[in-house]
Amino acid sequence: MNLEDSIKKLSKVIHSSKSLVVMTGAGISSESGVPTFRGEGGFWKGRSAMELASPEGFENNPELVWQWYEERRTKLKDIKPNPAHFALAELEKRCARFTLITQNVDRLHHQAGSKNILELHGTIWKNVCLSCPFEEDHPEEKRPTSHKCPKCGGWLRPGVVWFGEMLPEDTLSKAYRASENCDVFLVVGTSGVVYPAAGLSEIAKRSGAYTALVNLEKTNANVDLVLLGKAGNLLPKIFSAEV
Ligand code: BJW
Repeated sequence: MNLEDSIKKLSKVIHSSKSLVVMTGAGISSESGVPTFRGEGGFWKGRSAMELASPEGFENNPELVWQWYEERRTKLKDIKPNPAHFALAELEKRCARFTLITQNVDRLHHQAGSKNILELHGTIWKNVCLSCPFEEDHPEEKRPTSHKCPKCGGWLRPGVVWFGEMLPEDTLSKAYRASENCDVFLVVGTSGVVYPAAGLSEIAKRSGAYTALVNLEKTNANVDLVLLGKAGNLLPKIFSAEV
């Protein structure tokens, strides 16, 4: 099937869906200027994922890890959602049941107006204390950035999920439930190598859903339809009612 026909096919499937799940990864934010993780120009290029995104890395060198997260927060402040984020927010308004599962920590889906969002890997816009229950949202808005807990003086960490850590339990169980109960599961902008997120489309497929991938390049995702291209170009076309 050529790309035009694939767009029409997926558009039809989505418009007749009664319960839609979309799962996004870093690729959907790349057209906003947020680097992806893997590949040329990705966050991990020339850096060690385990040094920057694991509990062991943080324990070894919290200052280095914080430097990386603060650089990302500073850049993200000026970054806006792109047509792919907005297309998903618009689609949600027209769907009876819609769940957006994202691996992204940038909150660009929230900025674009999406509502039913499951943040599998947490958010960069939160600080969490390692020693007491203290948590704060958007800490940089309240006071100059400090990485020590205002309640107990322990180390704060960003509210994201690192390698080897459990995903937020309630969020993950909602993601499993949505995947098992949807009739269409669309994967957008993810290499599909990080679990358990990478296994959700397979769960949906086994439960009888139609599955599709919109990505710049092929991945190992075992889906019914693959559309190769930029999410910011393809999603508005796929979701437009005229197709
Ligand atoms: C475009 C585009 C455009 C570009 N349009 N497309 C089962 C098997 C093997 C291993 C495991 C397993 N279960 C668990 C594990 C261990 C581990 C894991 O999966 N490891 C694998 C890498 C081997 N998983 C975990 O540790 C998870 N925890 C867990 O499972 O706990 C229980 C457990 C622990 C240990 C053992 C067993 C069980 C936690 C994972 C946490 C991931 N955290 C990170 C960092 C988050 C914080 C932060 O942002 O700083 O999450 S890592 C990083 O990867 C980030 C992302 O969310 C995640 C996925 O990356 P993503 O989004 O796919 O980005 P890329 O760059 O890889 O791909 C972008 C794609 O977009 C590319 O394909 C481009 O082509 C495309 N693209 N522009 C469309 N315009």
